[in-house]
Amino acid sequence: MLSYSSYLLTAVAALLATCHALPKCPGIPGLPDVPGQDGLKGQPHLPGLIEPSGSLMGSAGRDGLPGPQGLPDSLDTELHNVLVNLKHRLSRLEGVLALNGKIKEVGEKILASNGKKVDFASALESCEEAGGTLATPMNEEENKAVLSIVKQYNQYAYLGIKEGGTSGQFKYINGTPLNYTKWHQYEPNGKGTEKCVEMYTDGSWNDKKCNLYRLTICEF
Ligand code: MAN
Ligand code: CA
Repeated sequence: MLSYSSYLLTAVAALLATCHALPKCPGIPGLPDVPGQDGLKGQPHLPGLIEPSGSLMGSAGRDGLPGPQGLPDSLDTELHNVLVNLKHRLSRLEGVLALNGKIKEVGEKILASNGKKVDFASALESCEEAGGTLATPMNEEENKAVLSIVKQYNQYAYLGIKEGGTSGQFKYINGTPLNYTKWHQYEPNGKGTEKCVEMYTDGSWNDKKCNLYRLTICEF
């Protein structure tokens, strides 16, 4: 919850910083007391929110503890309201997407597929272009969530796992060793000839060549 808040805070700061640098930028609608960056409302005080560096200036903490100087309590309250509003809006959007079967949420991860079957490199590329990476189940719950998408499309999917230099040594895309596996019986058996991993429609894993067409499932 705390990290989500700080993520949102960073997002708001980035938004305000970006808008601050633009000649014309719309305000955030829906909050009557929060001025837009276009200066339609409250032009005098919001620009002061962002330091030249682009970082948020400190304020008195909501817990009553004294915070760094610079941000008036009224603005601190406004910022808090913006965050509450954004969280509410995000959770509604997530609800719509989940309802329509467009995303699957598991823990902090969001899983989604574009429904396309491509080779491993193309699948990874499209996930990264979208700001994510290939789906990489790191526990049973995540594996089940990925499986639900595999079943939805009834297609095997590449996972964000590859074989390292030593055959039989499978790793996450970032090179760290696996902390969870769901190998099918007798897998992995490629002995260096099958460097990618696919998920079967029962959720188990098979090492497989990387140049086949498999469902793209990304995590964000
Ligand atoms: C094929 C490939 C292999 C897999 C075996 C299992 O040969 O898909 O990756 O291990 O089938 O029988
Ligand atoms: Ca295999």
